[in-house]
Amino acid sequence: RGFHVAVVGATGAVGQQILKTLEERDFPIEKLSLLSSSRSAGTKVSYKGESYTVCEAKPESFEGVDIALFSAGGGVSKALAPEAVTRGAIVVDNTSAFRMDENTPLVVPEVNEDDLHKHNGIIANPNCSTIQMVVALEPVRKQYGLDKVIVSTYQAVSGSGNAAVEELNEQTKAIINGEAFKPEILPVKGDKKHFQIAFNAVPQIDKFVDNGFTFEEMKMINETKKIMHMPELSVAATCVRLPIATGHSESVYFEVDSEGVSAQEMKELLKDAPGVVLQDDPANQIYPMPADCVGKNDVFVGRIRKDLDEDRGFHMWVVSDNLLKGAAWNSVQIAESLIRLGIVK
Ligand code: 11C
Repeated sequence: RGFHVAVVGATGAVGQQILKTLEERDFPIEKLSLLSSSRSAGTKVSYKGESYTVCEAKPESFEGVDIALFSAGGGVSKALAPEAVTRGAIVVDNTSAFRMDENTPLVVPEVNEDDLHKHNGIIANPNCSTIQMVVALEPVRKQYGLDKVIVSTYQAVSGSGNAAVEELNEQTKAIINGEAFKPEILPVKGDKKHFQIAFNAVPQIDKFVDNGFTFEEMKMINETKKIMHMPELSVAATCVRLPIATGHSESVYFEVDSEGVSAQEMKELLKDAPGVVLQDDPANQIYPMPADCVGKNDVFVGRIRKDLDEDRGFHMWVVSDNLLKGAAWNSVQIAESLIRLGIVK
């Protein structure tokens, strides 16, 4: 049967990709409600060639909705996701509002699809940089055990929304033309200072926590442990913003439990892993790059090599479209799993 699907945040960077993904997957939609905060209400958006007017999301907007895909910021999710659930919808929430709530499953289908059965109405979609890393690490955990992860990220500005992409484009033009500009969004809207992102690298994504890490880094640390069911896993992250529109990259160092595993064995394992495309042939300069991964749903892995000093240590390079596997595709994939597993009937 077809379902009544609501997309909350339909005009945003992720919301737009959700609509594109629903269309590409020919998702079984009987009725589509496109919703947003009051700021974007009234905007026209097209789906399968039909024009829809985006309406302001209110509690009553969720009457009769089967699946609600939320991506309009944590405040909107906190206020309205429980209202949607009360009205019988299952919510897939792309914000951080419920991710660490112990009654809310945090799901990447390739890793912990079974957690969907434990839902209480809301399923949380993890942070983009976490998702692509755990897709690459889960096969390693299963085969060889996992002890330690140290990740450095090279993240695209679209993770911060459409306005941040606009800021990058405007700054790039201004610098090339020798014009003045005033950073107003990055590294994070609402923080005290803003910095140039064009031709720069900014080691701050989201605000700082009082332990010296940023919220983005803490998301990677805490979400990885939760998704992989490994509270004891040692994880550290350094998250950096680069002047790239879309496509997050990560340099991941990890240590396995088993001794004597070769880089070739690691490549063989990841070559057949769900959701992973291996691009690893240094002799022919084959490795993943964000420019090649934009618009694709997979997680691309390359540069797999053994650490020179630690027998159980490996390095790899992981790239994915942060708006797709990092957000829209993972959300739609969760919705597809909910239907396939009979959780949404
Ligand atoms: C970024 N990872 O690249 C962030 C965006 O918790 O869903 C995703 C924020 C989130 O800026």
